[in-house]
Amino acid sequence: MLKTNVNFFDLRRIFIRVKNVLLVAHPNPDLDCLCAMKVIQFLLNRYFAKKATLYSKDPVPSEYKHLFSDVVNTVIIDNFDCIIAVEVGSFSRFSEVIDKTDSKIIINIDHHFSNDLFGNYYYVDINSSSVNEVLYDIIKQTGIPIDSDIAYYLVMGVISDTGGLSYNNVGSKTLAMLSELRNYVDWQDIVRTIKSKNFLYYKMLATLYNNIKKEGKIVYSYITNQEFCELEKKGFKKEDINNVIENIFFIQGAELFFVVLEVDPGYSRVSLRSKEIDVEEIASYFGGGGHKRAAGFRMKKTAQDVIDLILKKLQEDKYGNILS
Ligand SMILES: [Mn+2]
Repeated sequence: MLKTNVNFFDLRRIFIRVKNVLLVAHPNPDLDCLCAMKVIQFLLNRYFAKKATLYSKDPVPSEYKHLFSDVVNTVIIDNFDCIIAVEVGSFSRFSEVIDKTDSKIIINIDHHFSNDLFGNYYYVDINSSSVNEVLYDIIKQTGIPIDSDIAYYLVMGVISDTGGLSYNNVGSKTLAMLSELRNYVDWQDIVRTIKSKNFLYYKMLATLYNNIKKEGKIVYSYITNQEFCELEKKGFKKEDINNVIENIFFIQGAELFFVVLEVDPGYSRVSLRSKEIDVEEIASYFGGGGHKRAAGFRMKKTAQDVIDLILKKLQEDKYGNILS
């Protein structure tokens, strides 16, 4: 389903009119978000001759830094007349990342079901696997030719947000897109780039696997803040912990999976995945969001407290007997 108040002709008019564009990433940006920012930057530079600055409040994961070396973490907001929010799910999240945006044109591009459609213009396609698939649709509508730079980031975003084409968000449209772009890119290089992790990432996974639990049809794990501190003493960087839930998702006999990462003392980030159960509903109950089978939230509580709250929520009748 496409939720939008803007068509391509409007978007093109806006891009022609604006002078200086700021692209804003969601907190703890993932590859899909970062790749999409690069794609939009290429489009603005090459086809509209506009400057575009890439901004992320949080650091870029260190494995991917070389691809996004122009992402800045401070900006003077007065220098921009247009802000494009990339996968920033809600106005409150947007305000958390950047303020004093009153007089700017705000464009909101996303593919998350829970997007609250903030901004002057929004383009949210919840049937797309990734925000890069959304951009591909926009580019196709525009008739702008795709070059190998744009294809590289589009494909990397899609491959990464579909877990290497392993998730249910892969649609026939996704595959048609990849089929078209296949010959523009070095596939092996993209896969290698996505999968490359530093040694300490695997030490972090060792902790995650060590803590793993199974209760009924629920599999979950966590990393306490103390465990993170131990890893950080060895040089581990917290921005490198994206997508860890992928590592427990294929365990047999489970219906629901979650990971709780207490990244700061008393502050946890939670990812949920499921085969059928609506985890977006569970995440939004705790103030987060996402998709039906992949969602998340953050909470000012310790890992153990968050686990207790989730398990308590899952004891409700409507989640059936997944705990037994
Ligand atoms: Mn995405």
